[in-house]
Amino acid sequence: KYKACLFDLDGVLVDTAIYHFQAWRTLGKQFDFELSHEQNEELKGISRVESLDKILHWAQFQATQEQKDIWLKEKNETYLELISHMNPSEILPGVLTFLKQLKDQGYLIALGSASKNAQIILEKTGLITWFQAIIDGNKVTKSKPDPEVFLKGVEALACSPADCIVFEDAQAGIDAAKAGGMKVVGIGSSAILFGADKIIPSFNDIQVSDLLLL
Ligand code: G16
Ligand code: MG
Repeated sequence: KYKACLFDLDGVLVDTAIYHFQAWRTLGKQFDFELSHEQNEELKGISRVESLDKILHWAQFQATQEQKDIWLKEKNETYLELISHMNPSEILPGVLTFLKQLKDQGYLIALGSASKNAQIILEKTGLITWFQAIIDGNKVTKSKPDPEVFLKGVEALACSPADCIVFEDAQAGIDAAKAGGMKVVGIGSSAILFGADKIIPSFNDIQVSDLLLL
């Protein structure tokens, strides 16, 4: 029935949100701002540039483009240092079993992430070997909820949207998948994720055979 699965990265395959949180908190010290956990939730799935704009808005801080560019670079340097220590133990529960089932059953597998650092995270965790296509923040011009990142994944796998299922933890990502005409499985809580075809707490709660019911 379906030919391919497209995975978001942060919050689906690994939890890099903790590192983004730390890196933004470090940066925020420069303008006396402490990012809260609730605010960090709102940064999930959105680009680095959009994240800084939101943070500066919360901090009620006006910055020039020049200053913003410096801060974006600094935030990323902190983040790169944090993710340089990542390893396979950080792959989220059930992910490897699910990827193996998909491969054994002939599904194609692609990544659809907003992150410009997706490649290094996939390498550090060893996840990279599972993917036939990697579409990340370097390959797209429009952020989720625009469907571009997933449509490029579909294209790279030579599939059509109706052949594909997207796995997402962020509302912007669920909206992107729906806008692209794909089925979508939300990872997380049905109290905060809307519009998915199915919601699961983690990959321990799904089998490849369940996909046929979508
Ligand atoms: C991830 C995170 C976002 C982050 C974005 C850009 O997206 O969820 O919080 O802002 O990547 O990351 P970077 O600064 O590494 O380019 P996704 O789509 O993998 O969930
Ligand atoms: Mg995500």
